[in-house]
Amino acid sequence: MARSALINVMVQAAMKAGRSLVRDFGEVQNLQVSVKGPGDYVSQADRKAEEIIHAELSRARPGYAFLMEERGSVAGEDDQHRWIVDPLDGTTNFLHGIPVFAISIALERQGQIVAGVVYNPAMDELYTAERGGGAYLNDRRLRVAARSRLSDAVIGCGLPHLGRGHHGNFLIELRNVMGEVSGVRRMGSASLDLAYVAAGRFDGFWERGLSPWDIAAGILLIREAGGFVSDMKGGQAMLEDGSIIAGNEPIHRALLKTVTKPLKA
Ligand code: 2AM
Ligand code: CA
Repeated sequence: MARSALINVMVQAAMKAGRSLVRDFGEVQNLQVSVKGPGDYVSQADRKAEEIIHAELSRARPGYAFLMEERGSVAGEDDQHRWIVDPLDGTTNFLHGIPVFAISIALERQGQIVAGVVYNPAMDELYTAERGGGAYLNDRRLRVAARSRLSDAVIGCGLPHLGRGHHGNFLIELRNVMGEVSGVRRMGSASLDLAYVAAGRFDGFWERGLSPWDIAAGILLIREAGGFVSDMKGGQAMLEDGSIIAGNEPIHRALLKTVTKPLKA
């Protein structure tokens, strides 16, 4: 499969940062047993990966703006283009030696996501999508799962973090979903969760309280794999609202209805 120049630039940046993360991940596994733990080391690994991605993308496309997890917003002379980057999505997994983490890079053109790359360097799984060009896992074209009944579906989710989100409300949502689906999974990396929906591994996914860099690339992966994505109100304000729900058309519809079902006493 021939990749466009744009996707090649993004893949190169993701892979270079991925090599750096994998080296540091090896060290984190060694530090697991120390009392202080690998906390500072992980922050450094995260910043190093972001630095690599920023340098690579700036070199290849000078003037584009950035929105990055660590640096925040960086203005560019080109007001049409913005990179949305998470250099290490799944930090808690990384910190604990769990190989489920990813680099997420999306490109927005005039406010529309036009390209997305999600890369899990520990498993060497590279997800790419360009608007109108389909979604891929390595060289394989992706299609969301075809299951149409919730009772057959495996649904991914994210839990609200300590001190954030409404834990009680999440438990209501989870109870609603558990009662109707075949299984529920929680991986801890939103960008990979969305990639799993695109790949048909998860039939659907929902989470609240996310940031644009967690989801921008994954949204395009799912759309280009034929799936449906919305915020939890059914609108398209995922980046602004931080909530997301996804699946194929019937699963997306049914899951949205189920998750937001009022609790019966
Ligand atoms: P991160 O690893 O880059 O922080 C898992 O539910 C998702 O939530 C991950 O994509 C993770 O991204 C993000 N996340 C983890 N801790 C968070 C926190 N304290 N606040 C908001 N998002 C968080
Ligand atoms: Ca993240």
